[in-house]
Amino acid sequence: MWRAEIDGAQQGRTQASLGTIAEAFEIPAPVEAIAPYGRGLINDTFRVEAGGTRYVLQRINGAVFPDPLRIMSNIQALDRQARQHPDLGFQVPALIATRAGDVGLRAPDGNVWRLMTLIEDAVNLPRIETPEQAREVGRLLGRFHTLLQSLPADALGVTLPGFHDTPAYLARFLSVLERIEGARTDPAVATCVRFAIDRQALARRLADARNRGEIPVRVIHGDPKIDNILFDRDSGRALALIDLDTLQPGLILHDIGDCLRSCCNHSGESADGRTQVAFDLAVAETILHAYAEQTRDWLSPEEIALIPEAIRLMPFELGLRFLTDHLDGDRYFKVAEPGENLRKAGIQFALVTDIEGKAADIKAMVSRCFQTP
Ligand code: GN1
Ligand code: MG
Repeated sequence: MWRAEIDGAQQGRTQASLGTIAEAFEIPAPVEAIAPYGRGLINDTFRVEAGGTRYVLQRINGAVFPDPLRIMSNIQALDRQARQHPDLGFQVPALIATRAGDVGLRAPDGNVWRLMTLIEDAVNLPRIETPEQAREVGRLLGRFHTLLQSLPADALGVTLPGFHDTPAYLARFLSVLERIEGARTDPAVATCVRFAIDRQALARRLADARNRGEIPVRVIHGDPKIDNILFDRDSGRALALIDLDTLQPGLILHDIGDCLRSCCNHSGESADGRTQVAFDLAVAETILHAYAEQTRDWLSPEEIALIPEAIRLMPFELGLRFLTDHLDGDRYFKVAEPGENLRKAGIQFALVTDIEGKAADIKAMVSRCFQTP
């Protein structure tokens, strides 16, 4: 017998169908328990228990990821890479095959499901609270990027076309704005809309540098936010970067900027008003210092010089994406209530403003981190 605690309204699936999906994979049947898991905004995620082992079951959002099976082959490539470099101590969740021997299960409704082992004795942190945690984040991201450097960028398939294409996000925002009557003048959104329009030029900075060939395309994680970093429950060491759906060719600067965007804003993406939205320079310096120790041998001077731009760009990009989704009827990011995407856009834009005020300090901080010791 298996037990499930599923939020029916959220998932719209019966307990029985989830159990049947899990049991299509090579696990000891029957499934004993299934419960919603994590805080992802795109896929549906469940924790499954069977035969005393815990797994992560996910429905990959087919409206976002055009070729879910490509995600799985990228994860397998990372896994092979991690096995060849055990010294980097990097854990990759293992994909469990279906009973038919496939890496994913295409359900009759067309959705693709996957099952992975759950990394045990690992926790994620709601926020960075100690310098040791910040150091661990930097070390982990640095080791992850170093591990991926020996892969040519085109060794991995593109799982999400247009991801971190800030000019394309801007173009989409502008076209949604055109389409929606009164969007520019609606007082509820006016401040955010104005903010985005005023900073249009920012959207092109990294894309232009890439198009001019100044910075290389490398394999990146795509979403190294604090929620996706697992720490060992006892030792506090950072163990793994999970949520590997956007592991694909991209700019290292997107990962660095996104990790700092997430880890250096203690109020989080949904700021409850108790902590001010601000970019914590000390945490950023500790993360980046540890990151530099792992990567300074191969990271190019052009990439290092653009880190301050990336720090400003990533909250701008995410704010733009939240705002566009709000204007467009909340079709991309999951929301618990109407207006949530707009509020989250405002938080990312407040972070951009704080970062702009600290521009000189950020520049000096980045140079200190990458000085040869
Ligand atoms: C989304 O699904 P989730 O929560 O891992 C998004 C990221 C955003 C993040 C913000 C594929 O990630 O780009 O930074 O929300 N992923 C995708 O929390 O769009
Ligand atoms: Mg993600």
